[in-house]
Amino acid sequence: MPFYITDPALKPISTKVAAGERLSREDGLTLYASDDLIGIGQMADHVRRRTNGDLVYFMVNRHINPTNICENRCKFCAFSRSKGQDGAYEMTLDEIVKAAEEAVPEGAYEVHIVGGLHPDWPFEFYIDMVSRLRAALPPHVIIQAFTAVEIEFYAQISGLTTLEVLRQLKDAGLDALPGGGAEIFSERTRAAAWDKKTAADDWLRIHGEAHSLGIKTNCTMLYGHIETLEERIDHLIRLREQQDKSGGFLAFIPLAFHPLNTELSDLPGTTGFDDLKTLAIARLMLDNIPHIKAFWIMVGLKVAQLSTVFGVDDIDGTVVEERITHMAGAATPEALTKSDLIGMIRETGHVPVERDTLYNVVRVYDGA
Ligand code: V47
Ligand code: SF4
Repeated sequence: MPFYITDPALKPISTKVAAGERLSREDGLTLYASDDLIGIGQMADHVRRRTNGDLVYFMVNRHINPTNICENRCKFCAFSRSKGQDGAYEMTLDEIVKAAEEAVPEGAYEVHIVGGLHPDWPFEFYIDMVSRLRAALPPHVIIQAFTAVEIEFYAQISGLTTLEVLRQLKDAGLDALPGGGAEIFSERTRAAAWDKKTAADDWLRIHGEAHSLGIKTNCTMLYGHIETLEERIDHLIRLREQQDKSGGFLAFIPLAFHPLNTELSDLPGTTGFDDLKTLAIARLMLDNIPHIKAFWIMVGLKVAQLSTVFGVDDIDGTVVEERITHMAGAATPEALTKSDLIGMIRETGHVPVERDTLYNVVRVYDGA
């Protein structure tokens, strides 16, 4: 496979990529050590084309963050507040259902719900939320809700196991889990910046449990803060190992750290070079995860569009009212229209495919 590679250190990796062989931890570190972004991008594009051809996915969705009141107060989070603090908010069930219903006439196929760990809401509140949403929404609108961190918290407040929490939420109508809360699977970074949050083993176990119940999930990595490149590669390898065991991850989404209004605000945030390289390396390392998603809210529209020739086959959705990254300084718009997304994808020569959360095809935009 003739890749245009200028860094000789990448040559052995390109042989493996062309042969469809799994890359090692050392290969991952070599990729990060290289500044041959075009070479890395070409290899990632090759892998992407092997599975997804010319297709680039997007969706019409709506993000809802029911509360920002959170017991964890991670240092990288600008969204959370303590109870009673200025700027703290909580939505009622009626408001949550109304926000979801408003998305239906806009053509949404997903409501994506993540929030803080509220000290007073009982587990029944979340069961009611999901059952009321399921009753209010047409069956094609998928409820993708609650990170593994939230699932662990519901287990603590209810006295149930995480598996039982997932089972009850599934019975109420939960279809899929988002990939948040993984951060970086390193005890060093966890102790330094999110000490109260779900440990790596527990995050992975909860996703494995969801997969065992037939609940598909996504996975993420928060990068560009205090982590090392070794810790990034180790994170990717742990996700790959979990996928070998339980198989239910649909997409991997690298989340570019936004420092504004956080306790890590002295850090610079990520560069476009690092964003593209991280997306491409993810495509190369995660050979068993079907989709790599660029979350345009975090990497920006320009990098998201460019990333579709660097291994990415999904640019997420219309989103509407994203709070977590915007409170941390994201300069992207709050929402995009469907035609914005189609136009962005078409310009790169790819075929836009509208999907639902589970990557069922809603419509292929292959005509004029
Ligand atoms: O878990 C928090 C991250 C996540 C910041 O599954 C931050 O399809 C950057 O997980 N800078 C929530 N990131 C968002 C998330 C997500 C987004 C889009 C799609 C999917 C999916 C999942 O955002 C949190 C945390 O890791 N986060 N603060 C920040 N300052
Ligand atoms: Fe809470 Fe999530 Fe923010 Fe951490 S990242 S403080 S768990 S809302």
